[in-house]
Amino acid sequence: MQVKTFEEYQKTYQYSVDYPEQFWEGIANNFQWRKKWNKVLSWNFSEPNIKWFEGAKLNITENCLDRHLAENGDKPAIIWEPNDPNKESITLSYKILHEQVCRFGNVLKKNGVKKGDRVCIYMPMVPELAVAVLACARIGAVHSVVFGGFSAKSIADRINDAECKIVITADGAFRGAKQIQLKEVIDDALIGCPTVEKVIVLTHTRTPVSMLKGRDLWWEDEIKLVDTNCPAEEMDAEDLLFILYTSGSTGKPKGVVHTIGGYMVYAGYTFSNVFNYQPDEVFFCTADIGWITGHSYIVYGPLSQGATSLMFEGIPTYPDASRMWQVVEKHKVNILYTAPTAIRSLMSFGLEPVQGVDLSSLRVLGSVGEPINEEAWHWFDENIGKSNCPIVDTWWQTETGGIMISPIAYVTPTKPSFATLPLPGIQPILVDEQGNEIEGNGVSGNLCIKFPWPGMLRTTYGDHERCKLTYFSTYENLYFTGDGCLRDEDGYYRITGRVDDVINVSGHRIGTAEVENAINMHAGVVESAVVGYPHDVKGQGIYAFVIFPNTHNDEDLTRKDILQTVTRVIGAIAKPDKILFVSGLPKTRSGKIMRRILRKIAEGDTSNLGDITTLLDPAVVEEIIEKAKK
Ligand code: 6R9
Repeated sequence: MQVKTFEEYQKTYQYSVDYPEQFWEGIANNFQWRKKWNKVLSWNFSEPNIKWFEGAKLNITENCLDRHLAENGDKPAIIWEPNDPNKESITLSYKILHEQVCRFGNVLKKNGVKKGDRVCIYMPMVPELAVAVLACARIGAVHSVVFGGFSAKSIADRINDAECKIVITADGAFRGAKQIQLKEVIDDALIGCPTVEKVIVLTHTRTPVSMLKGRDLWWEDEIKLVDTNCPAEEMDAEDLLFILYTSGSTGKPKGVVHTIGGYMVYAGYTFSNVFNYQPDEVFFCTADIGWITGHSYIVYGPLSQGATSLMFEGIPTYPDASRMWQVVEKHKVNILYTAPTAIRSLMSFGLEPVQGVDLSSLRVLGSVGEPINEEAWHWFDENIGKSNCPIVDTWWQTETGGIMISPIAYVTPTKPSFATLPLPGIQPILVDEQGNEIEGNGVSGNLCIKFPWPGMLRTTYGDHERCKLTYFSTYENLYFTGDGCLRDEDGYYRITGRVDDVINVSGHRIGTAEVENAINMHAGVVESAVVGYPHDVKGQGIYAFVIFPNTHNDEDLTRKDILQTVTRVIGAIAKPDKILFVSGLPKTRSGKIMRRILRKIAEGDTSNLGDITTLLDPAVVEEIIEKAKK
């Protein structure tokens, strides 16, 4: 199913547009099904109602594990590199991973988890995280992985939204020089989660934890009580595989739902093609499994293709800025998939950390999560790829399940800061504010997709109306991505960033409304407005304009207090980089905050603020500009 030349890409692309069902049927035939579909696709974007491979039966873990056992049972499935470089790395062959997944699947069953039940996973980046995810899929349970950086309140919201029956966690996590007390956070979260019956706790950091009788169980004890015989549950292609929460422009994070058959086909197809994966290569995706990139390109994509996936517990700068390159050298990584924010952060340490490290195993480089600026692109190309590795700048989203617009390594000619062309099967379209198609090249607009693909979200958990409103109502009959996009003279796509109130901080999506709600929970705060601004390393930083709470007069301490509140409510990842205290916010006469103006001020560009005469109180703008300069 790999495209090999640019001519073949062009032909395949055209075929996929002319005969989408035949195209996807051909791709799906590369996977193992217990029973094939009656119908490849039925869809409408108005409800929306999207079904791929209807009537087909399968289990995704048979595709990710069992089918590789006969020929590749001893091949490494997962190589784990710990946070501490002095600790041993661990390799799990397909045979061993299969065994562990089956065993843990039985642990889940023993503890009452049934097909369709939701399981919350809040774990460090250890092999057991992949085992837990796959064990859910094995027995037909729906996983909801929550990133280790979220607060107790955020976890509780997610657990309650999905009505999870069980939580899988660990005592703690190592992240660089820091330790995160995962179990403690879970204990706080569970005070408000009536649906959770059991908590399974893995020993990892050996930090003391409280274990509640009747509810909490040790992973190590549980796996001794079961055997490794765990037949895969037969699932429908459209049964739920997982829920993953992501921020939008309004309200609480929504649970993006992916279903088994389509997601599997899409993750496997994109992995194999985009990275040009060759047998026996080592693939290293530096994301956390708490994000979609980890789901699709640490777990499901690589394993469905029988690949070796490297899982790294630590961070690129610990114990020093050469760590990521050391990991590449140590495990002879062939394909490195990382984020612009990591590249920019490592760039700032100069070339010394790269020198003397053998990076000659590298063959393909990848980028994901946010637009990659030209400087970072060139640095990555020259110093890491030695101008000899194609860079695939992959654009996609939690909602798309897998890569959508991207070069195919060794096939598509690349261009710095361009995600280049849609993969075969993907039909992007640019529209203006009214939803009219903008045709031709050398144009910009809002990026939409006009035809379904197997990896697309099916709904937002428990609230289908919200899915419809967020993605399918802005423009009729189109999936709206929320991104702005340029199509250049060559027809190449460059994603320019979000056009809604979502900020992309270090490749993580954060809704401005969510941060505002958190800030407004702080005692004394009357109102706040949050916008993004350009940040050298993070891509975008969070800038909060807050009406000063007159609780006490120490601005500095109040600022820290507010950060503390945001950390409690959402998690440290949502902490504003800047807080500016103001006496009022620029509002229209109808009371709407003029974010456009605040965005300009945050960017430090106040030369052209546009028309501010419609404001309720134009003087407030002067005040904010003055304060922001200081
Ligand atoms: C996979 C992932 C999605 C948002 C997306 C866009 C931005 C992702 C990008 C990119 C420019 C790229 N984004 N990849 N922008 N170039 N190659 O990141 O999913 O966390 O849901 O974020 O990230 O704005 O809409 P998710």
